[in-house]
Amino acid sequence: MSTGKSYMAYGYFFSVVFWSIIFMVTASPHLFAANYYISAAGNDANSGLSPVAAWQTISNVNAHFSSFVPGDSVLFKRGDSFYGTLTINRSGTNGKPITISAYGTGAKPVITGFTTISGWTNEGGGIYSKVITSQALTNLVTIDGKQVGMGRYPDTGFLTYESFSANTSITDTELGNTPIWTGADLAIRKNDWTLDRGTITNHTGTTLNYNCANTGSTQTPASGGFGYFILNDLKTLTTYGEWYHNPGNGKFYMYFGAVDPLSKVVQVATINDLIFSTGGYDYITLDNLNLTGSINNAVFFKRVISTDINDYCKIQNCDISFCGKNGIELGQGASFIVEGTTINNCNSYGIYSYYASLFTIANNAISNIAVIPGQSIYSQGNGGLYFSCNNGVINYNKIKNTGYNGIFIRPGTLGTSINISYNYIDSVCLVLNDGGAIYTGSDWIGIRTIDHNIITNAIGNGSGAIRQTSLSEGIYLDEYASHLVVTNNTVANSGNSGIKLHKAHDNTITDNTTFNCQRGIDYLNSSGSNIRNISLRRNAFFAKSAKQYASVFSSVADDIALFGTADSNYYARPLDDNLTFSVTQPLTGWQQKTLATWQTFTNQDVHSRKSPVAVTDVSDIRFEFNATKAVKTIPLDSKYICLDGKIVEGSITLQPYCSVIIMKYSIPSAISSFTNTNQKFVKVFPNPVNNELMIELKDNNGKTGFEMVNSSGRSILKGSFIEKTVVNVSNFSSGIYFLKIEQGRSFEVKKIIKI
Ligand SMILES: [Ca+2]
Ligand SMILES: [Ca+2]
Repeated sequence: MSTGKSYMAYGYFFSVVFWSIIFMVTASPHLFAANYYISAAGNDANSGLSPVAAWQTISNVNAHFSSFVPGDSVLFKRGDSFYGTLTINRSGTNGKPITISAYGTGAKPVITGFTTISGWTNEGGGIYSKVITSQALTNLVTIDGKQVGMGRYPDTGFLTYESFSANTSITDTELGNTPIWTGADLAIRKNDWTLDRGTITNHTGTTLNYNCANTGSTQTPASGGFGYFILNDLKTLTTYGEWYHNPGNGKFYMYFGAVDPLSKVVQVATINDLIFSTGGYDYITLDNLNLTGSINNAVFFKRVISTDINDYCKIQNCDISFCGKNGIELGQGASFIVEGTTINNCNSYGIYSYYASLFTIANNAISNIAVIPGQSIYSQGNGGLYFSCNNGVINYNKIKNTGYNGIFIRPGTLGTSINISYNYIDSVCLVLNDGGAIYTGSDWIGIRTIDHNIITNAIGNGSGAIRQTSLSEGIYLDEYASHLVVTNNTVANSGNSGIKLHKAHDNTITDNTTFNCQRGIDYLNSSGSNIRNISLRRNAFFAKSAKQYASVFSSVADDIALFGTADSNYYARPLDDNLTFSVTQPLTGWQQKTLATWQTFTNQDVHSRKSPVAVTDVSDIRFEFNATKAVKTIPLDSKYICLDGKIVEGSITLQPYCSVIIMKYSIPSAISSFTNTNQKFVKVFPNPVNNELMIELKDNNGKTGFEMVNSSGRSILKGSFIEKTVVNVSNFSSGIYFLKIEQGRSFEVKKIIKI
C-alpha cells in the first residue's frame, strides 16, 4: 500500500531517536496497571500514558506488548482508524485482564486491514489494476462498502462434471480446450453439503486435475453430475466487480467495464489477522473495538500445542466485519466469552472454535456468513457458529444469512453439557444443503439442550448438486446424535424438515412447534444404525400447505414402531387433515397414513390430535412468534382458535421466544357441514332459555360432544350425549352463548340466549 513506505521510514526515524526511552520503559516492567492511549494524531515517541501523550501506531503497541502487566489497558481513540495487526503475547491474570479497548467519544475505534485502492492502471478491456502490498492473497474485497466475490467462470451457477477420479480430477464433456485453466482454482461441489476449493494442476481437453491441499480435504465426489466453477484467475474477469489478486507480482485486478473506477471506493483486505494472539495467553479482553477487513480472521487466538491454551479471553461490544475467513477463531481455550458483538460478512464462520470449553456466546448478532459460493477456504461447514466443545452456553444470539449451518456443535473429548437456547436463527443453508439452523451429530456423554430457539427459513440450496430441491432442516440431529433435549423451540418455513433425526438415538423432543415446513418432524434411518429411545411428546407439527407432511418416518429396516415413544402431539394439516403421515419401510413400501392408522401401526400417539378445525382458506392460518426478550402483544382482527381448541380474540400475548399458531374461527350462522354430511338434525330448545336446555340429535348412534362458550369465547361447560341430553343453565348469567355440538370433524354451532 502506498502509505506503507513513509510510515515505515517514520517509525524507523523515531525508533532510533527514542529507542532508549522506550527501552527504559520496557526494561523496567511497571508494577501497577496502566492505561496506554493510541491516537491517529499521537506520536510513538510519547509515553502513551495519557491522551495528550498518546502513541500513534499498532506496531508501537506491539513493540511494548510483552512488557505489559496484568491489569494494563490499551485504549484506542474513538473515531480514529488504525491499520495493522495487534499481536498479543502477554497474559493478564484473574481480575486483572489485559484489555484492548477505546477512549474518548464517538464511534468505536477501527482496527482495519483494508487498503483503499487509488491510482488504477487501465489494462484495457474494462479491467484496471493496481500493485498492492499484502501479507497474502486477499480473500475479501468491497466496493462502496459492499463485499464482492472473486472473479469466476461462469459468472453464476455451475458447470457440471460427468465423471471424476478420486479426489484428483474431474471430467466435464462440455469443457473446451481453451482457455487453459491450469493454475486457476476450482470450486467443486462434491455432495449436498460440500463445496470444496482446489487448485487446478493441469487442464487437458475436458479434464481438470486438481488438488485440495489448501483446504486439506480428502473427500471424493459422491458421484458425477455435481457442479463446479472456476475462480482465482485473471481470465475470469468478465463482469462488474469481479477481481483477481496475483500474489506473484502483487497486482490486484478488477473488472469495471464502462464504470469509472474513480467513482468507486474499492477496499482490499491486505492484513491476515487484526488481533492475533500467538497462542497460550490468558485473560485478554477486547472491548468496544471495530475490527474490519482481514484476509483471514479479525480475531485469532491461535492454538499452538494442545497445552498452549487461551483461557479467560473475552470479546465484548465489538463490531467485526469483512473477514476473509472467520470473524473470531479460538484455537483452544476455557472460559471463552463473546458478548454483545456484531459479526458480519465473513467468508467461513462468524465464530469458529475447536477445543473450546466453559464458553459463553451471548447476545451477539451474526449475519451474512459464507454466503458467497466458493469464497470460503474451508471445504464444508461454513456458517454462524462452529464449536467443537465440552461445556458451554450459546444464548440470545441472532444469526441471519449463512451459507450452511446457523450453529454447528460437535462434542469435544469430554462431551459435557451444552445449552443452546433463546437464539433467533433466520435464513440458513443459502449455499449448501443437508444442514440446519442448529446442527449436531455424534454420540455425546453429557446433555445438549436446545431450548426456546426461534428458527425461520432454513432454505437449502441444491444448485450444483444432483438433488436440486431443499434439504435444509430447522434442528438437525444427524448421525449418532444422542442425549439431546430439544424443547420449546419453534421452527417455521424449512425447505425440508422442522426437526430431523438421522440415525439419532436417545433423545427427548418435547413442546416444540414446527410450522410450514415440508416435513414437520422427520425420522430417517438411512442405514444400519437404528433410531431408538426417542421421546416425542407435546409437540405441534403444523403443515400449512396440503402438500406438506406433519411427519415423515423412513427406515431401511422394518423398525419404525421401535423408534421410541410418542404422545400428546398435534399433527395438524387443517387444509387437508387426513393423510398427514408419510411412512416408508421395506415391508410395506411407502404409505401415507392418517393419525388413526398411525396410532394403530405404532401403538403410540394415543392422545395426539389433529387440527381442531378444518381450514379452506390458507390466509385464515396465522403464525406469530416472539424472538425478543420482552413479552409481545399481538392484536387480533377476529376470533381465532388455537390448536388446543381455545378461542382467542382481541389480542394475544406471547412470552419471549415463544410462538403460536391460530386459525380464524368464524361461528357458522346456520347449520354446518355436520347436518349436511351426516343428514342429521339437531334440535335445541327452548331458546331463549331460562333453566333447562334440551339438546336432541335424532337417530344418532355415536358419542357426540357439546360445549357451551360465552360471548368472549370462554368455555363454560362441556359434555357428551348420544340421542339427547338436558343442560342446566339456571346458574348462567343472562346473555348470548354459543352451543357447539361436535362429532368427529363435523360440528354445528347454535346461538343460545339465556334469560
Ligand atoms: Ca458437463
Ligand atoms: Ca466472470
